This record gives sequence, structure tokens and C-alpha cells, in this order.
Amino acid sequence: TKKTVRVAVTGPAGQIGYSLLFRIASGAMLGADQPVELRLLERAESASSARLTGTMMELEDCAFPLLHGLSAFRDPVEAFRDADYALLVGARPRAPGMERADLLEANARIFMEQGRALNASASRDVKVLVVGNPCNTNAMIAMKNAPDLAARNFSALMRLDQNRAEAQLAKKLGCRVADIERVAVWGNHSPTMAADVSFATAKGEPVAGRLEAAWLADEFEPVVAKRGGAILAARGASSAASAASAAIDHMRDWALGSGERWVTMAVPSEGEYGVPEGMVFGFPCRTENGVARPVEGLEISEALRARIERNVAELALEAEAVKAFLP
Ligand code: NAX
Repeated sequence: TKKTVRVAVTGPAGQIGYSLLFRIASGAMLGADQPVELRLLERAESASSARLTGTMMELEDCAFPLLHGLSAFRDPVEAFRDADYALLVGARPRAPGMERADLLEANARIFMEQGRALNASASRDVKVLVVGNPCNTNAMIAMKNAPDLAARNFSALMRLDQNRAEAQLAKKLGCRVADIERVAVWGNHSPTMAADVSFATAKGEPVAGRLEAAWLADEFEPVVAKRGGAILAARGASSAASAASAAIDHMRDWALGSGERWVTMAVPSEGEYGVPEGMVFGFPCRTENGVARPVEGLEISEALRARIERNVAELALEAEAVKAFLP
């Protein structure tokens, strides 16, 4: 059997945590032959720690054969010690009346601290996925505060946006999601994101010519970009199971390889497509041997170029707002 790997998860008592942990422990993320040790980092606040206790009891009760260890921590340096994977889900939610700047700052503090902790104690090959919002900027903060780790060990979750886009497209074309490839979502995980079908295929055939411009502009793009809000309105709670599922997809493909498929991941730019270096930006990626790289050499239309630039501008503003938290 394989050597057990350490998976750290923050915010395990939250609603995404409740959908995520059981799937990691069941083998859905890293494979049915990969034992895992879960190391959970939660806040000390009493309601969260009570919920965490209950969740850990349920994890035990599942008697997952692959779950070789389960422990909870308050200190990120301990939680992340020798971690091979870290899913940073816990974040400060937007409270009523809170300004966007306050939200950015509250989270910047958390991700600065967690970046430093990863730098201090995680495996040098740790793969970090930031889910907590604003996830691109939080990932950038963690990455910059972890100078001894490679930048490309850090990523942020935009797979949910890709999955949403593929599901909408399959519905429109009357095919299966598995028939669809090369849907990409560029930029920031915010309503500015660019859901892009210009390279998409269904059963290997290009789809762009089959989709009316009005459907793309008035339905597809707004539905994908505003889906989070629609779910909140309908469910009375924000997306959780779908976000957890996308996080599983992201980590699985990163760890086990995407093959020829495109997977949208927000990764630190190395200057691809004119995106400034170090900006954590959603690109269509391929992964191989644990390394994720944007697909290169794509011909970008003027319309897509403009949307990419809008995302660059938005992320530059976010970075400016948190610069006190960067070394
Ligand atoms: P919840 O509020 O249900 O859970 C968050 C949990 O994190 C709580 O248990 C809280 O105590 C804990 N926490 C907060 N600060 C922490 C810290 N410093 N260390 C450890 N734990 C901490 O939120 P949930 O619905 O689970 O969402 C979590 C995050 O995911 C939010 O920031 C949310 O905005 C973000 N999302 C990101 C998505 C994406 O596609 N990137 C989609 C879904 C989701 O909206």
C-alpha cells in the first residue's frame, strides 16, 4: 500500500467542510488506494469547535478504510506540519454592513498568517488550494508570505466556475457534460470572471458557431458569474456541496494529472497572456507530475483580451488594498 499523505483542511466546521471532509476520507480526491491523514484547523470560537467535534465523530463513524489519522489544531504551524496538501477553506465571511475593504483586510490577515505557517512547517512539495474568498487574492497573499515554497505550489479555486459553465453548456446543447471539453474561465473568482467558450468542443466539434451571441451574453455568462448569488437566494445558504465537489476535482486533477483535458485553476501567473507575474489568475491549465501550467499559445480574440484585462485591473486593485500584508 501507498504511504499515507497528510491533508490539512481549514474551516472544517463550516458548511463546505461538511461536504468536503467525507469525500477526501473516502478516497474521492486522491484515489481509492491512497491513505490520508486529516489535520483540521478551526477557530477556537465555541460554536465552531462544537460543530467540529460533531463532524469528527461522524468521520470516525464512517469507518473509512483510507482514513489513517484525524486530528484538530488551533495553531496553523502545527496543523500544516509536513502537509502534502492544504485546502484553505476557512475565511471571514462578509458580515452585514461590512465594507469590501474591511473584508479584504480581515482575510488578508488570516492568509498572511497561514502563508507564514505553511512556509515554516509544510512539506516543500505541498499543494495549496485556497477556497476562502476573495480566493485569488488570499492565495496571492499566502504565496508571497511563503518565500521558501515555489509559487506554483499555490492555487485558488475556479473549478466551480468551470463546472457551472460546462453544465450550462451541456444543457443548452442537449449533450452530456462529459462530451464537453475546453471550457475555460479566466481571471478572478468574482462576477468579473470571463467564462469562455471560444475554444470549447462537444464530442470533439467546436461549439462557438452553434451558440447565439445573445444566449452567451444574456444567459450563459451572467448565469455562471452570478450563480453563487442565485444559490444563496434559493437555498438561504451559499453553495457548499458544489464548491466542495469542485475542490475535490481541482486537487484530484492536480495530483493525478489532467491528461489532455483543460482544467481551470487560478495559479500565479508567470506572465502568460500578458497577466502580470505573481497575480493568481484563472487560466485553462493542464497538469502533469503534480505541476499545473496554463495552456499556452492560444489565439485570444479581442473580446476575450478585453475581459482578461478587466480581471487584471480588478486583481491589481485588490492587491493594492492588501499591500500591508505582503512582505
Ligand atoms: P462557513 O462560514 O460555513 O465556514 C467557514 C469556517 O471557517 C467556519 O467554521 C469558521 O469558524 C472557519 N474559519 C474562519 N476563519 C478561520 C481561520 N482563520 N482558521 C481556521 N478556520 C477558520 O463558510 P463556507 O460556506 O464553508 O465557505 C467557506 C469559504 O469558501 C468562504 O470564504 C466562501 O466565500 C468561500 N467560497 C468559495 C468558492 C469558490 O469557488 N472559490 C465557492 C463557495 C464559497 O462561497
